[in-house]
Amino acid sequence: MLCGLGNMKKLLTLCIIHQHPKILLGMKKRGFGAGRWNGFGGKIAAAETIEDAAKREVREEVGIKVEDLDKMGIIDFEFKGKPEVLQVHIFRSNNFSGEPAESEEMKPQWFHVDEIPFKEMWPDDIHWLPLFLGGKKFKGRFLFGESDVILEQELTEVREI
Ligand code: 8OG
Repeated sequence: MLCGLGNMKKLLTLCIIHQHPKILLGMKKRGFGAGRWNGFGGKIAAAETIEDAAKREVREEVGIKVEDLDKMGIIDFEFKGKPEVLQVHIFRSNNFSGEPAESEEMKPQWFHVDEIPFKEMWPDDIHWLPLFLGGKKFKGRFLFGESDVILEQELTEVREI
């Protein structure tokens, strides 16, 4: 965890399996973001690299093993009136071993890229997922207000992440 001048960054991972033209998402069954479709991910444990954490979370949440991860983006999420910043490191993988299986946290489902359920996803996803699907790398920042309304947003395509 990085501590700065009055704000704290909490690092999180997010991994989306992309086997064109489909992506694998999971319906989050509990906790932060429950009731929304999302990729798989979560917190980073002590002494774990961000990439190892991403692989572990995919294994725990959907029962599959990913080997090759491409880091596609980093987004800082801020919530008005809260000092904590969630920095989400977003990965893409196009191969895995095992069969996706429902866990206590996630119910997996494949979606065609033309039928992504944006209305049942975090409201920022509609902004960056098209870059992700196009193989573009990006950095961004979103400020959320009440009821998860986006108050401010920055999103930039980058060469290297
Ligand atoms: O450990 P936990 O399940 O609470 O981790 C939260 C997960 O949700 C983690 O994978 C990161 C992800 N996440 C956010 N904010 C957003 C967001 O705005 N969009 C998407 N797609 N995922 C998010 O924490």
